[in-house]
Amino acid sequence: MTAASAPISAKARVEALRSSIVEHDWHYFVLDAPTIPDAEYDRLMAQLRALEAAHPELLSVDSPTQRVGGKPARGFAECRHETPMLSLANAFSVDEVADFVRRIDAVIGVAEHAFSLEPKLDGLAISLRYENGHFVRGATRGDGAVGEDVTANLRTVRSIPLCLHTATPPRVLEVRGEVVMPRAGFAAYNERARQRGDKTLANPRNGAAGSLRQLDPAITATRPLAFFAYALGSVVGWEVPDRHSATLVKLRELGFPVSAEVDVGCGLTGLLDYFQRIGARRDQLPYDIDGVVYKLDRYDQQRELGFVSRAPRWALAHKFPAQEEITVVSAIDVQVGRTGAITPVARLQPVLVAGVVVTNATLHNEGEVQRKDVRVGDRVIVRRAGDVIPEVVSVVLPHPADAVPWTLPQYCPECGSHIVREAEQAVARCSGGLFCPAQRKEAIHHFAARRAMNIEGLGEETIDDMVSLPFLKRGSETRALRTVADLYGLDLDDLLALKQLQDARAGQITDPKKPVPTRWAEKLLEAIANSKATTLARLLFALGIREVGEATAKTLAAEFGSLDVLAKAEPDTLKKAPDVGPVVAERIVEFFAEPHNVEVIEQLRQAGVQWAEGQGRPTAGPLTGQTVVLTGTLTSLTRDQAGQRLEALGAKVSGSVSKKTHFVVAGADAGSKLDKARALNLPVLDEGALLALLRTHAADQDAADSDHGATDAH
Ligand code: D41
Repeated sequence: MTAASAPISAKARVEALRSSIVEHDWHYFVLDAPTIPDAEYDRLMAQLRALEAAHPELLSVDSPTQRVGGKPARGFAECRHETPMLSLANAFSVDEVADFVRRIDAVIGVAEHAFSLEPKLDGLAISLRYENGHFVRGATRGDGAVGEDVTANLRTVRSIPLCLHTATPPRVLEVRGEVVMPRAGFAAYNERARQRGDKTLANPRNGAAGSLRQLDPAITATRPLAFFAYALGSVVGWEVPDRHSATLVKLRELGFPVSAEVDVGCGLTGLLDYFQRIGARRDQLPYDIDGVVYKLDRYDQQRELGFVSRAPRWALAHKFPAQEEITVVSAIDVQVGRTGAITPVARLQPVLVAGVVVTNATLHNEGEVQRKDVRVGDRVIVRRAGDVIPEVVSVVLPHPADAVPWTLPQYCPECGSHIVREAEQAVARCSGGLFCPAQRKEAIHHFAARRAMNIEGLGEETIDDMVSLPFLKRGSETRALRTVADLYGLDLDDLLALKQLQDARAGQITDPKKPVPTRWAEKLLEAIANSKATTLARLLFALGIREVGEATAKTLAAEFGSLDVLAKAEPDTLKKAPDVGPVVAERIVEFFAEPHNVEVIEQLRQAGVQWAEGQGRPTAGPLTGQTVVLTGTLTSLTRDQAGQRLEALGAKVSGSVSKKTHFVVAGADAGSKLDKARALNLPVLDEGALLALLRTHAADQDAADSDHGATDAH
């Protein structure tokens, strides 16, 4: 390779990578049709970054790697718009739209004239300036004459092309449009913020505006923003089409996103028709819109009409009813989700929001209520956007003198179990997982699952009906299934009663003369009966303790050997088990601390559910709870034998040294495990000390066994 050829080939590769990334960006962000998997895209980007790092002379501000290049600004510079950004006249009624059309007819004659029809995106209006094909400056609209220079932030918006997609770029091209935060991105952002306990964005428009006003472009880059073009500013050296709709087509060709909803129509009916059509789809659009915009399409006709003050007479924004309204909080209740999550809900004085009467709005979680400081009696802004649940956006301050601050209730409104607040988590939960009616369905479904109690034939629909239809005749009451323990009290009559209720609901009348099919019920009862004999691990998993999955259940079963031991274990003891961290330990303690859960477990026991405890180990011994690691060569016994004897005393023998190891037994030629044990300052026993330990405890054990007799005879 000659000295000269390297840069040339690097240059060619950089260019090839850039154009391929630009192409993928365009497909992904403008056409919304990704052409390659994300990982592949990331790989191209990484290659380009590496090449640019190795050849700094090839760096260019237009490179896709440079979108987040800028440093945080101290403030934004003013930016005077060479061509002012006009404002839009608003209309809220059909009459006003009719007036608009009539005025146009009066000026340019009644001959049909076309309008460009556009959704009115609810974001932030901006202007992008391209010189010789390169994006050089971007500014907010401001007052229309002077805005703020937010170039560095706009460069991070992936759907804004950094270079025009043309070989013959104009000297100057200014493109105006709206930066929006698409709904999906907004929802995801807020969900994350809520989980972290951070401030949420009030709505997508605030999200877009707030993101563009970040002084650090690296923050803007993390925000899901999109851009849509809808007008031109200054143009030098570019042949502007004769009508707006044709301009939008050309802007698309140059690489700009243009809303897929734009259309062309004629006359008042054409406009109103579009308004209806878009209005009906408003909730399904990927971004918020607050109306539609009508623009006389032909530029020569636009010129004929001119302006009033700063608004063109040839354009009109026809607004939808607002998505946000003000009302009063009459109460704050909590709802319990099917997994026990507690959600505060504001009860509201009924208010019409975007055509729907809203009486409840979610407050998401306790932290949100505190952050927004929502009190009973407050006037609040309520928002209903798309198919999203209405939510309280903010309080209209000041709070009335008699407004009552809210605190999380201590007990579940559904079942009276304790509400627990998971440390570091925004969500509070009802701890009565096995008992709470709100969690019933979920709890039973989980309990019956194949990897849990494995009750075949107990499907979701059957469970649905069992917890909602009053099919159980118990004494004087007739009720639905309440807990998993109830499953073991079911008999054939119960199931046939259930079937009858199901049939009645479906409008079928049971013919008393026809034989009732019973095979399905017998099979289900058999499956329930078969599930009675299970293992501790399966039972633990089936109980649905939060954070206790199948693997953890197995570990806990092996470590603790008995449900009673586990139920009484202190957090510190629990944490000593492998894979049990503070969170899992806390969930286990909470679960068994809730008397309602213990009650259900007792009912299971009484119903004859049996779980094999011990897992081949003594349930307790002098070394129970201790984790031991054996390493090196022993002389008087093998490592396996030593392990078995330690296990017989209750110890857990592990293969790797960690903070959770209690002591290490090191024979001859011990290697890295011994080093690690020393690094962690763990006690290390040599063979002699091990034998002494085994002797002492073996003596203890014998004494204990003769004291208590044979404990596991039954
Ligand atoms: O979608 C919009 N928000 C939108 C805003 C649009 N589709 N078209 C617009 N057209 C104009 C004119 C006709 C003045 C070029 C606009 C706006 N203006 C506008 N946005 C904010 C102020 C004015």
